[in-house]
Amino acid sequence: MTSHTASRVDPYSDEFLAEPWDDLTLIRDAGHAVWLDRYGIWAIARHDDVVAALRNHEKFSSSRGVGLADLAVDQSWRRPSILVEADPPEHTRNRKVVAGTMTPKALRSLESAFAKAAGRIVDELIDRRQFDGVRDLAEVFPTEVFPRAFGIEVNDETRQRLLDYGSLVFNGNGVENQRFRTAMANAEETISWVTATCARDALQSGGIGAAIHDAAEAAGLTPDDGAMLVRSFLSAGVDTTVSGIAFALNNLATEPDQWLLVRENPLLARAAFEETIRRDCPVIGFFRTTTGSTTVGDLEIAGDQKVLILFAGANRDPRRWNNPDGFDVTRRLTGHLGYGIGIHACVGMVIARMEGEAVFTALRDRVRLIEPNGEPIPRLNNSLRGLDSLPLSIEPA
Ligand code: OVM
Repeated sequence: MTSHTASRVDPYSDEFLAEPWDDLTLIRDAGHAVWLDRYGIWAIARHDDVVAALRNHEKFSSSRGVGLADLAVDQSWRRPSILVEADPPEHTRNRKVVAGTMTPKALRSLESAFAKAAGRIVDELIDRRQFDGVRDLAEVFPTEVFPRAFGIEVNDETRQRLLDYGSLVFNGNGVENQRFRTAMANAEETISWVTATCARDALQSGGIGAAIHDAAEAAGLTPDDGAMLVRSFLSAGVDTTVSGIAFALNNLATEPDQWLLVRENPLLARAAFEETIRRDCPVIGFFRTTTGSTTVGDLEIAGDQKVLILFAGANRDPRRWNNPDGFDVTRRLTGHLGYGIGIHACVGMVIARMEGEAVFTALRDRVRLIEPNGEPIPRLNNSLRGLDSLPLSIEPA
């Protein structure tokens, strides 16, 4: 065992949240695990160490929270998720319920709806030529197709509430800083809306939301559990895909060679989104809590420690990737950790990928040129990378 390195890196600073890459390099290079002394937490950012920790769910527990707060000690701002903030056997049972609703048949029925919506939205943008990639596309598409897939009526309130809730959830994973408090200021209304929206009676039949309630009931869970499982999707499924689409738009607008490849090969629309999830990694990281003393590489971490598992660090680890900072739509992406890995790996990743494929297929089919029309502005959030604004201009094909 070697002794560990402490670091002053602040994963909640504006600088880190806007552009974490240099700090992630520092963390990776400092050791297998690094003590972040500002918060009294460990951080893991090398690809192989992140994989090992996420696969070792017995030593790296989720039930004490996947944010900075330790649910064994601290009160959470919301009822803990019975999916992401749970360990086996509860997690196993709940995961089965939701995973069982992601059937090929259910997903196939979304495919044409996604393609149609993406085509319509892109057609409108072509008429305008200049638009904001976040406000006019990245936010518009998921907040239309996602609630519709779940059986939630789509209107302006739905769209705003879903974005607000995502902001709450991901800011709520961090330290109780000003960002956290600002997000929480109007939390009550948003939370009430989400609670009401996840109830069985509020969800249209035929949607994934109703299917989750049915599956929950069949598994002997309560209607309240069913609603909590629907809530997981509303928590994790909207702002994440908004960020992914926004970053992918920025990547394609700033890398004309890559855009050309996507234009030439329809299969690369999906790859462009996926490479963006690796490279820009919307979910920076989630915490685990050690259940006993655990080795990470050549280090030993004691039990009851909060450990920040940095997906974004793993996704740009030069030990694992060639040219890790580069955007390469032809890259072999197996092993990227933008959706996590192990028992808690994103259960909605199939839907996320379908959304990305729909948007970038619609674009490549209709648009010849996509170019920056101003500087992108980052959207700072305690655990989710994103853009606030992305001025773009496009030329029809
Ligand atoms: C949840 C959930 C699941 C995945 C991610 C997430 C904090 C939340 O079950 O509420 O983001």
